[in-house]
Amino acid sequence: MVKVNSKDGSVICTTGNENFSMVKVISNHYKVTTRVQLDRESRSSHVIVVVCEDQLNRSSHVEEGTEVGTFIFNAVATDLDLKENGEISYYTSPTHSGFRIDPVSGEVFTTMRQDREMRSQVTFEVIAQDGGIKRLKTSVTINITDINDNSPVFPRPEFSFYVSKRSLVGTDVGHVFAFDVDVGLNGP
Ligand SMILES: [Ca+2]
Ligand SMILES: [Ca+2]
Ligand SMILES: [Ca+2]
Repeated sequence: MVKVNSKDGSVICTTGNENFSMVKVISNHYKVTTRVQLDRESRSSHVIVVVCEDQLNRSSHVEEGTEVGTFIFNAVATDLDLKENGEISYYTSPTHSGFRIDPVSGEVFTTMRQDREMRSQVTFEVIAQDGGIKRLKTSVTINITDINDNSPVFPRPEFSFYVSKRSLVGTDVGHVFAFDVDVGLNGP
């Protein structure tokens, strides 16, 4: 059993050994288990290196049209002990997602204005590396929230309805409608 001291409890532990895996029991407690049947006659001892890294935060949101260079969120649940001991740096993949991560702080910023009517969600990977060795890869999702940046439009230039001259007052003669590609209160 391995217990990890972490101020926010959000770490992921792995072994560098293909014969063993780390199974999370409860927060901060991992069990080392075998992946294969071990043979004492061929090998009587094994060295297991356990690596525990910052857990990455996986989702956030940004309003469409937000200016380039705006801070969105910190993708890294910081752990002061790990930060002091390790030389962990972060990068995103692909690089053209519209977001970039600060390699040291893990803060995510916009690199383009998003348009919710083009896409309402952006997913990219954040990779943590330690001294050039890839340690942890996590998918991060950013939801693009709507602003009212589209006016309603009528589907045709004019509507015409037939009304009988014998119609009573208050008779329903037809419906006029418009489209709006925004959503919720911003939309139709
Ligand atoms: Ca838009
Ligand atoms: Ca609208
Ligand atoms: Ca919109």
